[in-house]
Amino acid sequence: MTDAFRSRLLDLFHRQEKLLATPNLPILPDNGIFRRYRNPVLTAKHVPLEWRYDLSEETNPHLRERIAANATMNAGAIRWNGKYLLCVRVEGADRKSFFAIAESPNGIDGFRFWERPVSLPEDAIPATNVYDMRLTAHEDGWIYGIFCAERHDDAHPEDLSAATASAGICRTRDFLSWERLPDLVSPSQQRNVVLHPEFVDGKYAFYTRPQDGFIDTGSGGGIGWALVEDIEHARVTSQKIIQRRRYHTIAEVKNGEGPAPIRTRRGWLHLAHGVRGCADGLRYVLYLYLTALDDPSRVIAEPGGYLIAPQGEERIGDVSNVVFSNGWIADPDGRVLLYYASSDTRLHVAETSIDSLLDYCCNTPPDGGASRFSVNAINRLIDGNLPVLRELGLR
Ligand code: BGC
Ligand code: BMA
Repeated sequence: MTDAFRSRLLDLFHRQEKLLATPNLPILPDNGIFRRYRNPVLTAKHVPLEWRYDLSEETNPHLRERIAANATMNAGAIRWNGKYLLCVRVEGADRKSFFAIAESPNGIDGFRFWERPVSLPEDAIPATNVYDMRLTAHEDGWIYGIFCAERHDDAHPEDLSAATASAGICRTRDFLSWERLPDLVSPSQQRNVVLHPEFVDGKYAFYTRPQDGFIDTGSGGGIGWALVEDIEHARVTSQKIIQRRRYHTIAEVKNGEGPAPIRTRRGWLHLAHGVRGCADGLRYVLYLYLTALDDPSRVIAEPGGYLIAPQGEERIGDVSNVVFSNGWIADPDGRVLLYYASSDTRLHVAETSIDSLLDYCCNTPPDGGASRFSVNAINRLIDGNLPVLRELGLR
């Protein structure tokens, strides 16, 4: 090995090592509900160099990058053997996404990819692209990954953008070997499908997101709910809409379940994304809702507006003005780490707790549906606040 080659190689590795070892610090003060962190937890620069460079001087004497990584985003998340694991959507320069596991000792920094990306077995009809895996540790003992499998829609051979989205299903016990089950059979296209962690009436329960077309949800009214008899031949026979999109809300155009919900003392805590259209394209934000413990399809609290919207640099990326989440982790002590990607480019963490999220869910006024109701809600808050402010001499 020449000195020049060796020193360039070592330099590449030292720089990446420095990035991987950078401590992540909270941004303070926070809003009392959740806390952002200064650095993304994963970026394209975190992807191992041996996945990108040919490190042989013979075949790559100038040590050029061969297979570029474009983005790391939309990760499933799980606590496993005391470690924080992410099943990351890694996207290459070729626009193909794949999954790769990254691990951290604390969930906030120090994420490192495992040796190789996930080798995902194919379904009978192979998919062109796979993305956005939701991990569910199900009470049947398996860890399931539900993801979007995208294929060209051959019913429209002339239209190169015609595509179909369906829910791919796989399962694992160690995140190394994955069993692929047949894709969810459904009367409509599906994206953002999530498996509920417990049996309901002895059946597997799915959050669905029926859509008429690949992009348009059309008559698909929002987040759906479907019970499935056999996970090995999963079929949606009927689905009901449990969380509707509504006119002039953050979820007017689309919404979709985020990660699998978390069981809490007051109900199932759900994170979802809502999409609205504007002159700038689609704007994606994240919101919460709560459903009943005895019936996870019955909504019991629906705070108005978003919990997280893209901010600062988060607003800019390959698909700007987007935050998206399909992974969160609840620690035994109630801490919650919420992983969200910004603008389909990089992955961040927000730190919160079950208590904060429940308080937010139950005490944020619901969306009243019109400006005058928003004003009423603010006036009620002011009425309660004035005595406090007067007592302190602040008003
Ligand atoms: C992209 C996804 C996107 C979807 C709908 C897919 O081709 O990979 O990121 O959510 O299209 O726009
Ligand atoms: C979607 C999602 C995400 C993505 C978002 C914005 O429909 O499934 O993959 O983050 O669009 O492009």
